[in-house]
Amino acid sequence: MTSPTANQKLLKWVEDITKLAKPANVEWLNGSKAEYDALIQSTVDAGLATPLDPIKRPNSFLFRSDPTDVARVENRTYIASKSQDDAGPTNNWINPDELKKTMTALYDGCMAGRTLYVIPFSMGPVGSPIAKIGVQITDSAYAAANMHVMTRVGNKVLEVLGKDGEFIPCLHSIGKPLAPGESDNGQWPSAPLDKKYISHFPEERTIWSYGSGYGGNALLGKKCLALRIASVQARDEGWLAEHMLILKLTNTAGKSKFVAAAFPSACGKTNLAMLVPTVPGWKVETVGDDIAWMKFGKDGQLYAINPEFGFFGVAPGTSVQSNPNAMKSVESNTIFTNVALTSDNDVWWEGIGYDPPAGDVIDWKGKVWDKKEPAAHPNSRFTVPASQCPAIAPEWQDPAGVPISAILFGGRRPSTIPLVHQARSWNHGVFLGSIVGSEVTAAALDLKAGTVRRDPFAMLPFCGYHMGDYFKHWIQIGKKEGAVLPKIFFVNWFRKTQEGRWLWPGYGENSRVLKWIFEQCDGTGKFVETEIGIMPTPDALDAPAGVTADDLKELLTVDREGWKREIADVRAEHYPKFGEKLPKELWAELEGLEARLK
Ligand code: GTP
Ligand code: SPV
Ligand code: MN
Repeated sequence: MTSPTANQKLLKWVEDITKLAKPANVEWLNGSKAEYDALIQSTVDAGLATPLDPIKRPNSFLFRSDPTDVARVENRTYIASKSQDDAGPTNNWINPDELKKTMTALYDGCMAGRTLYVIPFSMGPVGSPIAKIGVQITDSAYAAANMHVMTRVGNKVLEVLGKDGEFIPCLHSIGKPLAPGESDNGQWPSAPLDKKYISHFPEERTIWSYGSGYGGNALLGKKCLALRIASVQARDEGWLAEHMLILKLTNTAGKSKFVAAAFPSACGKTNLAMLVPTVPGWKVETVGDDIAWMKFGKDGQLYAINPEFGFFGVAPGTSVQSNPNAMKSVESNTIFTNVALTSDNDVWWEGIGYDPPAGDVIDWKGKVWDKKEPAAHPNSRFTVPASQCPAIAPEWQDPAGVPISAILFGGRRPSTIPLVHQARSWNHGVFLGSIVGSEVTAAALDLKAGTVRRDPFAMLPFCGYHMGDYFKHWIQIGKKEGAVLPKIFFVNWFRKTQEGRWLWPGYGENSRVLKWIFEQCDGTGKFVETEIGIMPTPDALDAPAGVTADDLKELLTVDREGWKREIADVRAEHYPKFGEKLPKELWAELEGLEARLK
């Protein structure tokens, strides 16, 4: 096939990889609907996808992955900077030359019998000055179809790239060549765990991924490009690439503010971004649900764009009750992965809000569900165009971005961290971001669910360089001359009683907290200064139904003993990991907090 570009660097790269990987065909994607349909059809033909009921769920498909390939694999994810010190203590590192040697051997012939797809894509609106162009090579039709939904794909990207434009090469293979006459025959193709590599070469701005077809391991525009590589570019260029949702919040008077929020994987970003407020007259609209790129505007404010084009959201727990906008988004044109299949050829998952219809339910492993284990994998997901969200904000594709008034940090913390508190200053906010912790979720394969781990800024698995330098970068951002900085808040929707009951109903009721945050940004909120930061007065938040006055008090009191344990852990276990690179400003914040609690 003739190639649709005159970009020599791109042509040479595709030629080199074709020689190495030895695919049966090469196909350049143009981004058309017909092309998407053909990609999906090829997966249906290979027995990898089930078309759902065309009336109930038009143009939607269910995929079941291999049970060993169901989430990101953090222990097989590498930041291969030239020096190990640049990767820092929280990233896996292999010498880049050595890693390339190992992976080149794996890539040799890895696409035999398959089609090599070349996917030119833009993170951010095509042609906008803040957008970044990537080109993914993949042998996975599933990944290619998902990239169609999650990024802006096709010829218009090549036009912008032109003859000598820059792009980020993103090489991906599932690592399962086909022998002559062999087909996938219903078996999700992937390589064993010890052959999987999700590798980043930050100095070269290059991504090499091998062996996995799932989510962030395979859709390379997302975590690999828009976070790990972009975070390095952001450090070098003075901006921020963050694991954050972006939402537009409008009060009863019609005044709007934009909020960004960083919560670790599967800790509520999609849900908050699409929230339907229970506070009468307030409105939330979605700008993005996972990633924010933030740059200073001429007026000194931080402007955020969502570089993505779709949502790759967690299915379990999503219902008409908890997230009606997500439920409406996935009514059609949706790829479902690892959810359950009902007897009427529709999808089902735990927490969808209704029982499956009579007849057999097929679980995510393709077996008749015995009700002993979840029918849907806890990290099962939907892939859907952002434009299908009924609450999508009119500004969501504005290349200028939206001005951010507040930044929220949070995680799943059953105790200690109150429902909401506000940082006393930018550096105190950076301190709060740096100590974010959460109960581990199913979003990564190799972590033990239920344990609490520190996940600073919700970026632990996504920072492409030394996290100590990352903290310093955030401190630097706060020193920018003329900056009109967002206010920083720490929220926790996940407090539980000793007996394990949720203290806070969450979801739409989180709008009560958003309202206070809006008022704090507006200078009209009712607040008190406490040892840990600024908090709402007891009458500043209305308790939702089911939350007693005592519950609300517990949610909003400073747990002095809990915080002392928190400080001790940060001092002894967390901060020492970063050694010399831990900014002195953060040690000072820790000491200040400790002194106030004495
Ligand atoms: P990633 O896509 O992995 O980055 O996750 P995310 O941060 O977008 O998480 P998401 O909004 O998909 O939520 C993950 C899980 O948390 C789902 O099962 C939700 O139902 C649940 N969840 C979200 N918000 C709340 C909340 O306010 N309270 C409670 N209890 N659960 C919530
Ligand atoms: C996450 O794990 O934070 C996700 C899903 O958003 S993935 O795209 O697989 O990284
Ligand atoms: Mn995420």
